[in-house]
Amino acid sequence: MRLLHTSDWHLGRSLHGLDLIEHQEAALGHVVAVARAEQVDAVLVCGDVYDRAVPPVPAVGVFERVVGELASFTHVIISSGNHDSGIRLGALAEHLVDRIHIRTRLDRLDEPVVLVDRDGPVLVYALPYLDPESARYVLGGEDGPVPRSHEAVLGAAMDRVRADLAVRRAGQDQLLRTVVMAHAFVAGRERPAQTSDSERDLRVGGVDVVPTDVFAGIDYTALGHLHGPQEPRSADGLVRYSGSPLRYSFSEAGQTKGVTLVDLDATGNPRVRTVDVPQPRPMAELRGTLAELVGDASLTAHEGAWVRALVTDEVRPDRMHDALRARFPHLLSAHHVPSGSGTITLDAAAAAADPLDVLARFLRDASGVDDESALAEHLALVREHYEAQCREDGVA
Ligand SMILES: [Mn+2]
Repeated sequence: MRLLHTSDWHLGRSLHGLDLIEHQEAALGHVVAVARAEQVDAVLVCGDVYDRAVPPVPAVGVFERVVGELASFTHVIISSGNHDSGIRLGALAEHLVDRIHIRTRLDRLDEPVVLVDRDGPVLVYALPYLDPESARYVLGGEDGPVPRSHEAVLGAAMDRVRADLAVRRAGQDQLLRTVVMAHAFVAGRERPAQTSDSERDLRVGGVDVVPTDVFAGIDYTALGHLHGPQEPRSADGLVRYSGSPLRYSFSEAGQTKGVTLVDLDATGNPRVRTVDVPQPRPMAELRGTLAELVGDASLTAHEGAWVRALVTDEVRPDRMHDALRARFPHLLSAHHVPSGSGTITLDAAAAAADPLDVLARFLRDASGVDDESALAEHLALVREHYEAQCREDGVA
C-alpha cells in the first residue's frame, strides 16, 4: 500500500504581509500531481489545513479544489490541527461518503478509515488535534478526567485506538496493518526536535512534548505540527513528520520542503521516500551594514529571493528600506539591529518561548515587585484568561 503523507498546508497564511494563496495552490497542485503519478492509495493530511479557525474565502476555495481533485482518483484522509477549527473543518464530515474522510471529532477517534489493497486491510486512525483542557474530559474514564497534558490526552486516545485494534484482531488471523495520524509536538527520547518560527506554540495546557512511545505498536505514525520533515527516534514502528509543503518563516530557509511517500509492505513494514515540492522563491536572511548589503557582490545570488535583512549599522541609516528594496525587490522584512547593542529585539523575545514566560519577565522588570507569590497570583490569573481566550479563538 502506498500513502502520501503531508501536513501543515496553512491555507490563508501570509508571509510578512505577502499573500501566499497563489503559491499555496501551486504547491498543492504539485502534491496532487505526485499523488497521481505515484498512484497512491490515499493522501493523509495531518492537520493545520488552514492557518486559522476562520479561514479567508480564497483559502476555502483552494481546499475544495485540491481535495476534490485528489478524491477523483484516490482516498483523502484529513484530520484537524491546532490552527484549524475542528467544528468548521469537520462540517458535514459525518455525511461524506466514498473517498473523502475528515476526522475532527474526539468521540470517534477510535474508528479507523479502512483501506484495502491486495495484501489486505490497513487501518488508518486519524486523530484530530487534542487540546488538553477539553480533551481530558472527553477521553477520561470512570476515574475522571485524564491529567491535563498533551502526553496524557494523546496517550488516552492511543489507548482507545489499541482497544479497538484488540477487538478487531481477536479471533482472526489476517494481519491488520496500522497507521496513526496525529498533530502534536512529538520527540524521541534522545533526539531534540527541530522547530520553526511558524509553528504555533502548543505549550498552552502544560508540557508540550509527547514522547514517541505513545505510538508504540503502530506501523507508521504520520505526524503534523513541526514544519521541517523529521523522524523522531522511536523504539518500534516509524514515526515521521512530513513537514509543510511551503516555507512559512525565515527559520525554514534551509529546509527542503516536500511530501513523504510511504510504502507499507504485506507485513506493515514502512519504507519512506520524499518528493520535493518546488518553492516559489528561495529565502535568505542577510546580515550586515547597509553598505555591505547593497554593495557586496557575493549577495547577487539572493537578488531574486525573499529576503529578510538585518542591518547592523550603529545608527539606523536613512531610507534603509528603499535602499534594500532597490537591490532586493522581494525584500519582505528589514530590521535595524545595531551590532553590540544589548537590546532584546521583539523577534527574540517572541521566539523566546511560552508567551506567559515573556509576560512574567516583563512584569518582574516593569513592576519592580520582588514578591514572587504576589507575582504568581497575577500570573495564574493571566494564564487562566489567556488559555480561555486561546480556546475561544480555537488556536489551542
Ligand atoms: Mn502547523
